[in-house]
Amino acid sequence: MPIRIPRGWELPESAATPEHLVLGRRKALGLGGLIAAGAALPWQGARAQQAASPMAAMRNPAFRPERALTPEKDATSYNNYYEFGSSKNVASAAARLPQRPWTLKLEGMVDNPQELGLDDLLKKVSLEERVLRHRCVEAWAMTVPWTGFPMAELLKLAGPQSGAKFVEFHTVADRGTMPGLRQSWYPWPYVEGCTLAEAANELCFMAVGLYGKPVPPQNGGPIRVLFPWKYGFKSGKAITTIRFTDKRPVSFWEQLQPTEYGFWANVNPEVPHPRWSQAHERLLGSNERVPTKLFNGYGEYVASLYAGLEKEKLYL
Ligand SMILES: Nc1nc2c(c(=O)[nH]1)N[C@H]1C(S)=C(S)[C@@H](COP(=O)(O)O)O[C@H]1N2
Ligand SMILES: [Mo]
Repeated sequence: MPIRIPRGWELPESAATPEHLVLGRRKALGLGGLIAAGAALPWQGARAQQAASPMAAMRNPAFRPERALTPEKDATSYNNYYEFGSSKNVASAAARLPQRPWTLKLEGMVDNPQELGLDDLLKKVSLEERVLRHRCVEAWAMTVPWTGFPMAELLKLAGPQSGAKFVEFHTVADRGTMPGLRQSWYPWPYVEGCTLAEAANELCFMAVGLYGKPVPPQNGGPIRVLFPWKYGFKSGKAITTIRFTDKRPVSFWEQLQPTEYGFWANVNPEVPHPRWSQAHERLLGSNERVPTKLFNGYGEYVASLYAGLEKEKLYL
C-alpha cells in the first residue's frame, strides 16, 4: 500500500491552489515507493506552472496549516505597511508601487555580491507553495498560501563569508509612491534582520506569490521575506537588498521603541507585549479568537536555533 500522507494538506474548497495542480500532485504522490525511497518529492523542484498563473506552484505538503485558510479578500485588504500610512487600508495606495523592473542586491560579507533582476532570479530557483500562519504582534493572525522559495537558496547564490553572522533585509523606500516616508520621525527605510542561522532555516521563505498570483503590492510584492515563527513586523515587504554583516542589525521597530519590539521577536503566548497580552490571537476573516502558540506553532523547525540564548530577550 502506498504510504499515507497526513490529511492536513487536503485543504477545504477555499484552498487557492488551482485544481489541476492539486490533481497533478495527487497523481505524483501516488508514487509512494519513490517517496519512501527518499527520492526528490514531487513538489520539490516544481517550476512555476505557466498554464494557470505565473505564480501557481505545487503545494509543499509538509506545511500543514491546521487552520482554515483566511479568505483572500481579508488577507489582501487588512495590511500593515507604514510606508503607505498607519491605517490597515493601504491596498489602493500600494497599487502605485511599481513591481517591475525589480532588482535584488546581495551584498556585504559574501563571496558573490550580485544584483539580480527578479525575473532572472526566478529562473534560478524552484518555486513551491506553502500555506503558512502569520502572527502580527498586534494579536491578529492569518493563514495564507504563499508561493516562493527558501531563503537558503539565496544564501547559496550569495556565498556568505565566515565572518558573516547576521542578515539585513532592506525594503524599498520610494518617495514617489510612499507618503509615509514624509513622516520623518520614522527611521526609514524599513530594515529588518536575523541571524545567519535563522536565514538558513528551512522555514525562512522568500515569497513572490500569494493565492497563486503575484504577491499584491500591499502584501509586499514583488518579493518579501517571511519568518512564520516571529511576529509579523520581522517579515519585511518589497525587499531590495539583502546585506550580510558581522553586526547585529537594529531594525526599524527596535529603533523606534526598543522596550516593545526587539531583535528576536519570536512568538510566545506567555510573554506579553508591554501594553497587551499575547495569549490569544484574532483570525482575520472569521474574527475567531484562538490561543497563540509558542513559535507560532513552528517549534519543531526553529526551537533549536535558540539553545544557549536563554538570556536574550527572545520573545520581544
Ligand atoms: N516594508 C514594510 N514591511 C512590513 C511592514 C511595514 O510597515 N513595512 N509591516 C510589517 C507588519 S507589522 C506585518 S504584521 C506584516 C503584515 O503583512 P501583510 O500585510 O501581508 O499581512 O508586514 C510586515 N512587513
Ligand atoms: Mo505586525
